[in-house]
Amino acid sequence: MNKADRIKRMKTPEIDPKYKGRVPPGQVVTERFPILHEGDVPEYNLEEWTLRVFGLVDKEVTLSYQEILDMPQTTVKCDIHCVTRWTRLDNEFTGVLFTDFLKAIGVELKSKYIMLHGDNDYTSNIEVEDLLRDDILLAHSFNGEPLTAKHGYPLRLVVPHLYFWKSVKWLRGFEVIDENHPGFWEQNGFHLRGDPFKEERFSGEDLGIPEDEWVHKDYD
Ligand SMILES: Nc1nc2c(c(=O)[nH]1)N[C@H]1C(S)=C(S)[C@@H](COP(=O)(O)O)O[C@H]1N2
Ligand SMILES: [Mo]
Repeated sequence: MNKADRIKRMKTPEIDPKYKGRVPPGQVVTERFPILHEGDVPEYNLEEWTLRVFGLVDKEVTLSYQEILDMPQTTVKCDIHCVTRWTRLDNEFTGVLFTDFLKAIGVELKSKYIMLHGDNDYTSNIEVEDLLRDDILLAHSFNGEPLTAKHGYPLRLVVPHLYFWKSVKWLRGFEVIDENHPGFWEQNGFHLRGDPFKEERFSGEDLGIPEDEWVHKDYD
């Protein structure tokens, strides 16, 4: 069977009418929380952990974990949508809103583009505008508990309105860059922005992700 045939044979997921408007096209709702990443889960000594803001800024800053915890804290309830077709509704993340973070550090961004950096060597590009919404979090907790190691402890980004690959786990840096350069998945055929409601999964030819791709992953 060739790829086009395989995509045609993929079942169209049934969406429960009560989720209408909340579940983007081609997504399947799950109550489990799949774990997806490349490479090993990092281990940390919080005394040595830092978060950097660098690149095209008026001044570079390096923050400790305590400095993040001392910033205003917010809980956001959101839905998350993974490009491998799972959607998980009503997730509560707690941490610092990106807008509060920017205010707290007082750094001036000199460009519209950011490369997000996470361990181990993960990157994802994002436009500053997509970080300035009222639900973008540097999160340390999920549903009232500290993030588990596999879900990004001690700090992850949560960008609910874009596919979940932008929500960098083990977040370590915001690098302000001159142009919208592609990050890790974006270099591997995924869309530069990734709006789930527009099904911006790929940058070129449809890669045809089977709807049950995520089912074979790990959960917790
Ligand atoms: N540092 C890092 N962050 C990452 C990834 C990764 O490989 N490394 N994978 C991304 C992808 S592709 C997805 S779908 C989500 C998965 O988050 P979860 O494991 O908490 O569901 O994390 C994103 N953040
Ligand atoms: Mo993903």
